[in-house]
Amino acid sequence: MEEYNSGEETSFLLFVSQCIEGVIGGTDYNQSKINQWTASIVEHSLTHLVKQGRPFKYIVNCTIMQKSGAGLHTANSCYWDTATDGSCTVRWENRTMYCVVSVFGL
Ligand SMILES: *C1O[C@H](CO)[C@@H](O)[C@H](O)[C@H]1NC(C)=O
Ligand SMILES: *[C@@H]1O[C@H](CO)[C@@H](O)[C@H](O)[C@H]1NC(C)=O
Ligand SMILES: *[C@@H]1O[C@H](CO)[C@@H](O)[C@H](O)[C@H]1NC(C)=O
Repeated sequence: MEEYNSGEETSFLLFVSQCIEGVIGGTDYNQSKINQWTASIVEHSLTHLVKQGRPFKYIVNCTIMQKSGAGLHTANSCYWDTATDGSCTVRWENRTMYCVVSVFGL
C-alpha cells in the first residue's frame, strides 16, 4: 500500500478537527441530534478524502459520546498504519461530549 505521508496526515487531521468543530463545536451534547451530526461529519470528511484523488476506498466512522465526567484525556492524533490497512483516528472533545472519527483507507 502506498504510504500516506505526514504532510497529508497533518492536513487531514486539521480538516477533520475543523469539520467536527464546525458541526458540534458550539453546541452541547444532544441525543436527538447525534445521527445528524455524525452523518454530517462523515460526509464532509469523505468528500475531502475523495478530493485527494488517492486510490483508496475509504470508510469513515464517527462516534459521538456524552461526557460522563470521568476524563478521557486525549490529544488530537492521526496515525496511518501503513503496515496493515491504513487507518486514522481523530479524537476531539468538548465540555459535554467526545467525538471520535476513524478513517480506514482500503
Ligand atoms: C465546547 O462547547 C462550548 C459550548 O457548549 C463552547 O463554548 C466551547 O468553545 C467548545 N469547546 C471547544 C474546545 O470547542
Ligand atoms: C435537542 O435538539 C432538539 C431538536 O433540535 C431540541 O428540540 C431540544 O430542545 C434539544 N435539547 C437540548 C437539551 O438542547
Ligand atoms: C463505528 O465503530 C464503532 C466502534 O468500533 C462501532 O460500534 C460502530 O458500529 C461503527 N459505526 C459504523 C457506522 O460503522
